[in-house]
Amino acid sequence: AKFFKEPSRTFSEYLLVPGYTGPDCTPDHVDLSTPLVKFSKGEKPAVTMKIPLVSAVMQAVSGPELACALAREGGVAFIYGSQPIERQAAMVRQVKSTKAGFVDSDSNISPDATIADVIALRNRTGHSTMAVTDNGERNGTLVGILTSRDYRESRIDRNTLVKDVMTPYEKLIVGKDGITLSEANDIIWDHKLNQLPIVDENQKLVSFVFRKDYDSHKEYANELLDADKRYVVGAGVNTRDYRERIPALVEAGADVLVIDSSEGYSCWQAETLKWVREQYGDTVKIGAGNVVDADGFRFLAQAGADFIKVGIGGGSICITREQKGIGRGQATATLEVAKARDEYYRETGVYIPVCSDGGIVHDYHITLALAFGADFVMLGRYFARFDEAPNNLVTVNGNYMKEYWGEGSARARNWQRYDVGGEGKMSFVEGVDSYVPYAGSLRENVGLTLSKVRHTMCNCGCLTIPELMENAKVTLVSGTSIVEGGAHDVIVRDENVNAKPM
Ligand code: MZP
Repeated sequence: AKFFKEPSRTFSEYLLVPGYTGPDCTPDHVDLSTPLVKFSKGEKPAVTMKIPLVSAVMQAVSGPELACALAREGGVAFIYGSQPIERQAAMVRQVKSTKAGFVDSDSNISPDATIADVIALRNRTGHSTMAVTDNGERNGTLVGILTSRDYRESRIDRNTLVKDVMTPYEKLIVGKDGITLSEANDIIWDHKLNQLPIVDENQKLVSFVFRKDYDSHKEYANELLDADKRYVVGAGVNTRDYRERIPALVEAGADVLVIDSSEGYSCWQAETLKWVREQYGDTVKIGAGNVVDADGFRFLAQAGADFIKVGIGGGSICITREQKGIGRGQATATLEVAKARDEYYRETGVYIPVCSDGGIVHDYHITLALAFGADFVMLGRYFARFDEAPNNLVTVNGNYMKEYWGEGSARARNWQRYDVGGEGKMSFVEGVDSYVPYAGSLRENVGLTLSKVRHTMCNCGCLTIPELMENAKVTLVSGTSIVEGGAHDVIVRDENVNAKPM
């Protein structure tokens, strides 16, 4: 057997050491844009993302609502493939037919509604933020905005809903002539609000302005309100029914595909990629994986993958390492594959983005993954906690939880993901069925996570992801210094939610 010299390590075993921070190195100057698919030296990638986050190809994670919410933030969701082809294509179509930035008028609700009505409507529409109208007295005029947090935390009855949730916003009805973004900004700051609805001249809710990211939203809102943009969306495929599934997804408008497999260094992936190139040339973009070393990377690069996913056994719901004894620590795997990518680029002039998939537990793990050479990260557990994920919200011992189950669990029965040829069936599980704490809306959480990434990058003196890959200084940490890194030797009084790991 070949033995690797170094043990394989996880992100929790490392920290970043600050670099010099200059006067222009501020979080608002950090650019998190990153390529999603391969490109040749001197050319631009056909698909880029504004943020380095994609959502996992999982039943509990990537449905159409989450895809729209993530695309709105600049990332990409991969609609799960462990479902009938037509159903998956319909989900892709749903995302592509949602007009970017607009909220379905169906999400209006009258102030006569009970909180139960609100929750039922939210479950039906999948919206985390809903408009409250005036029950017809003023022709359905928008009088308030109800966010998921409002009804999650307050558990209110109708009167409280009307008084406490609606009243603060009632002053802010946006008139028939609409409102300019700078007026919106003034109101937001004057009234210490977090968000303000924007309506068109027919009083239809068309978008929101958020306080914390007003500047970026201003540009985005302007872009959306003249343009007819559609959200970017991805979809997972397997190496069995790809001849039928891929044409249906392409026809539905999927922008990018990925072969979803726990182990991608196989003839089946090469065959699937070959078929895509024969049928579509380079017009269909398709990633492959997962691999955990340079050999696996080179194999999929030569087979024609547009990006390559890294990670075996590190996912929060994954028991592959226990069941089969295969895998590699996520930090080591990401580092080695990213080095192979750089070497391949030097040799061929073709840059193939690398995605670190699974095992991200803390926000700072994202920054570490980027520093280790990942162009973007894929997250399952992280997104499963949000309103927009297609999984159930339940209460467990009085706490709100979301259900989260692995694709290799008995519940998902996605045997194609673990397929090694031969008889197609599931012989043992490689994933568990679990709960994760409910965390609210994607927008709020992603905003907070990326704010931490931006701040850390500034501490490292880096304004872009390539700069971070090049200049980050990383140190291994001992078990004792990990203990030192949290609050220790004190009795913590306030449970500050922002200080908690994500
Ligand atoms: P995490 O973000 O929850 O830690 O990991 C998500 C990743 O775990 C997915 O993108 C996928 O690669 C992997 N996964 C999904 N299901 C299983 C399983 O059942 C799994 N074993 O390992």
